[in-house]
Amino acid sequence: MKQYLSYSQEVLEAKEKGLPIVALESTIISHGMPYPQNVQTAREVEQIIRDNGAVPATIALIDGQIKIGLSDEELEMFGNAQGVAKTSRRDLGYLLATKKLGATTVAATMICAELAGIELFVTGGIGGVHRGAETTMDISADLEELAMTNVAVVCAGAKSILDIGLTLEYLETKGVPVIGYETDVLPAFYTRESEFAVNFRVDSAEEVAAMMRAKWDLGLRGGAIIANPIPVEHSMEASFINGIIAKALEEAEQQGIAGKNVTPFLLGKVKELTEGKSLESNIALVKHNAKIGAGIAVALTKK
Ligand code: PSU
Ligand code: MN
Repeated sequence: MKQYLSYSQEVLEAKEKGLPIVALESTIISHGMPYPQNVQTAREVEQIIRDNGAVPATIALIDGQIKIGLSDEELEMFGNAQGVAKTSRRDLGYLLATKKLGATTVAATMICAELAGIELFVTGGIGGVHRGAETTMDISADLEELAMTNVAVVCAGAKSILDIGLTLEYLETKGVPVIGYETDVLPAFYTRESEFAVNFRVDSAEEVAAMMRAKWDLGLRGGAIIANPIPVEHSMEASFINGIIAKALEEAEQQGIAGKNVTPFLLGKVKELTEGKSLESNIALVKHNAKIGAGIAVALTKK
């Protein structure tokens, strides 16, 4: 297994010294945001993690290797290159063997983080059960990964491009805890609230670390969702964004978008229809998650 892992110097040193490390995904760079905001955000997020006492490890596939920690040039490449493959669990073997460029989703990043011994992962949004999944069966592999891979995932809740209720039911079946960070209500990415409650509320990084440690000490496999609401000043009016999302969903259906193209298509449409406002919100919430996530990574090293 080790032959596939390649660490940046920064991450290698952090591992040797037992410093807190935060995993970051690359699909958000290659398929989740437009250039150049994607690269700029990736850099800023890494810096926020450093400023809050942890070491960032952005993960991606390059030339048959799983890179744990990207250089500045590599970040730029993932933001800008054409034909980077969106990489989930099913894609890892093929993309490594063929030495293609792969941007890892939440599912694949969790797998690689666990292989690298990283317990905490920060992102913006996770995949989930899509609306209409009862006929399309479009359920993100991210949910299965949360059920079986030992990495805690900080995100801004579930987007309403998904069926949030069904996503929560699925997570309940799979035994994945959904934790509200300083909130009783599940945030919905662009908005601080949804109509759904979280399973448990926590109010500090130490509480998150303690519950993850207890779960893993028991040998219970899987991660957790740490849902951190978007800062108020960047949040959107629910009625506004939900109207936009409805339009984006309609267009996706008309154009017959399916499989792994659904989420990137919807994100792009929402950005277009909000005239870039959704991108601004997306950037702000990822940065906020980076700050909270670094704190949790620090707390985990003390548990
Ligand atoms: N949600 C976002 N931005 C993203 C994604 C989700 O707001 O970039 C990406 C993540 O990488 C996530 C993936 O793991 O989309 C889910 O894709 P799918 O729904 O095809 O499983
Ligand atoms: Mn899907």
